[in-house]
Amino acid sequence: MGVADGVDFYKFTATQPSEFTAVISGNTSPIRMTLLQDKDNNGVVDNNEELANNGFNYNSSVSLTLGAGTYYVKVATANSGESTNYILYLTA
Ligand SMILES: [Ca+2]
Repeated sequence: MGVADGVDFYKFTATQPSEFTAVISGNTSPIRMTLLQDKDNNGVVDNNEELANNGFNYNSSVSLTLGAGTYYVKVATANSGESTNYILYLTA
């Protein structure tokens, strides 16, 4: 799934509380995955809305137990102009 060219966002909805895992692989440049929730529904990622991240890494994952709601996974390369292929797996 996808080519990170700066920043990509993926939206998903949990219909019931579940253990969520995002796994990224195949990237040739470090990627930072961030799990987000737009708690105040303003369409903007605010400071307190980052739930978890994997730092800048290769072949890594983020896991968290989530309640029902809408969440986002942000996929970003270390430098804004940098791009890399990657595969993102989302399970809940
Ligand atoms: Ca917000």
